Amino acid sequence: MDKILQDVDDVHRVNLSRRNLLRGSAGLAVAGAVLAAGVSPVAAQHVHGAHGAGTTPSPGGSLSNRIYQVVEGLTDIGKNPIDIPPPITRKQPETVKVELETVELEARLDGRTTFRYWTFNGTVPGPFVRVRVGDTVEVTLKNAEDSSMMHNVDFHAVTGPGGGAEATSAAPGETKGFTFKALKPGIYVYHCAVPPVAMHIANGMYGLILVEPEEGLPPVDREFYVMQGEIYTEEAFGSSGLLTESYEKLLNERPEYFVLNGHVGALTEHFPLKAKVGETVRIYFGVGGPNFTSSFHVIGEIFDKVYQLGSVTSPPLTDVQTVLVPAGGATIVELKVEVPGRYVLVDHALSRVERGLAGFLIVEGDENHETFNPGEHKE
Ligand SMILES: [Cu+2]
Repeated sequence: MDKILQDVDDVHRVNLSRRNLLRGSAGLAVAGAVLAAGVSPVAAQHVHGAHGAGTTPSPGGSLSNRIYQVVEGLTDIGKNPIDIPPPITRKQPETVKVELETVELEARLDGRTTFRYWTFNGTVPGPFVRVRVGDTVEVTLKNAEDSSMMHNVDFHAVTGPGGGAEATSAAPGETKGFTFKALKPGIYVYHCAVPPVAMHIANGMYGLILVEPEEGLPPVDREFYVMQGEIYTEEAFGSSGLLTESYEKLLNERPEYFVLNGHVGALTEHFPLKAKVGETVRIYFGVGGPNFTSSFHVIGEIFDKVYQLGSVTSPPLTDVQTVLVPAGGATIVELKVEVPGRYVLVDHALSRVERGLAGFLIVEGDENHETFNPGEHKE
């Protein structure tokens, strides 16, 4: 990050900390004073991280062995995957208002770690937007007063220049907007497109918009919203404290963290997906990226249907193990859960699990020994 950007960022951190003294994640000035007084190991960790020296590896190393230490009071940007508007039942197009606010905030990245996220509406991914083909969509984007950066939004569901990016480019405190007609059904990514675009996306500025076909999607018992992203920090994976973004690692495509829904543990510790035996489950899965393609897979399950590349106007593929989802792309998968247990959502490029990427689908209900019997064979 260049000097001016760093200065702006530091000033912003201090401002932020003044609003959030009670969160235990104080900014530079406040935490510095605390450190000088020789108290508060939590605050000291943050100063450590802010100066780029927090490189203590996490205990256990492997995600599968790791015990998460949940630091109380940290802001959490992790999106709850059930936070999805209900299916659209109306049969006529309408005008739909979409209100976004770009918010920059320090929040938990891992049990002992925070990061300066840039978000839509304070979560990663941003809100799940649901419209119907033919709808007129009025987008308002407000950039929060206390932002340090310009932000905007590019919807891949838009037909028009920049997907709305130029029309919504807003300085801190500004509100911009545009209107578009949703011409094509499907599941689409949206993201901030202010240069350097990769940095705005890596810091958390992405989400999904579903444009339902006229007849809607087939009914299912449960819907979930999951997005994959990469986080580029100066400090090594597993460090403590407030981590610093690394522009150099971003340019070299060398992330330290891979995450589902914003932070390590978001879909394992905080918001595991839950379903009951016999239910049908639909997952809207997108890749914010900015750079890595996902080999999306649920360990122990087979997708009954895959709307490949997010197309809902082509017939879905059936019976698929792993689906490739490009950066800036999305898919819809459906599965009927038939055996109770804990299933793990992964990118099957499995080194990424060791860098934080995992989610749980917890299925409760009666055993189904005809389909799966964990016992020994009997003669
Ligand atoms: Cu932005």
